[in-house]
Amino acid sequence: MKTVITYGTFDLLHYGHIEILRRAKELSEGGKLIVGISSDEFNAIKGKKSHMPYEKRKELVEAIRYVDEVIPEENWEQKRNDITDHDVDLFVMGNDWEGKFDELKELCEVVYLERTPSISSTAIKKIIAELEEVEHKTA
Ligand code: C2G
Repeated sequence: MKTVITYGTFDLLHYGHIEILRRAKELSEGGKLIVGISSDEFNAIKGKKSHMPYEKRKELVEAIRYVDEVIPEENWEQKRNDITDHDVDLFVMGNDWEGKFDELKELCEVVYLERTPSISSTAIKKIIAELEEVEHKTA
C-alpha cells in the first residue's frame, strides 16, 4: 500500500486526466491518491489561464473514484512539504514533465507516466471556440 501524489490544473476535465489518475491510483496498490490542484493564482504563475475556477476544478476531481483527497497547489515549492506532511511514497506526473521533478527522488519514488495522446484542455478550448463561432454565425 502506498500514498501517491500528483499535481495539475485539471481544467475542462477529460479522459487524459482520468487516465493518469486511474494509473496513479493503481500504483498505490490499494493505498491513497492525493491530488494537488493548481489554485487560480498559481495558474497565473504557471502562465496558464483555466476556463474553470479552482472550486469547480476541485469539485470535479473530487468526484473521480480514484481520488481520495484534493489539496490546493499554490506554488512550485510546496511539493517537498506535501510529500513529508502526507507521508507520500510515490510522486506521479505525466511525462511532459519528464525529469523536471527528479530532485524529489530524495524524498520518495518519482514516476512519469505516458500522456494520453490527442486530448488536452487546450484542444477542448479550441473546439468550444469553434462551436461558439458557428453558433454566433447561425444566430
Ligand atoms: N495529462 C495526461 N494526458 C493528457 C493531458 C494531461 O496524462 N492528454 C496529465 C499531465 O501530464 C499532468 C496531469 O494530466 O500530469 C494534469 O495535466 P494539467 O492539468 O495540464 O497539469 P499541468 O498544467 O501540467 O500542471 O506542479 C505540476 C503542475 O501543476 C502540473
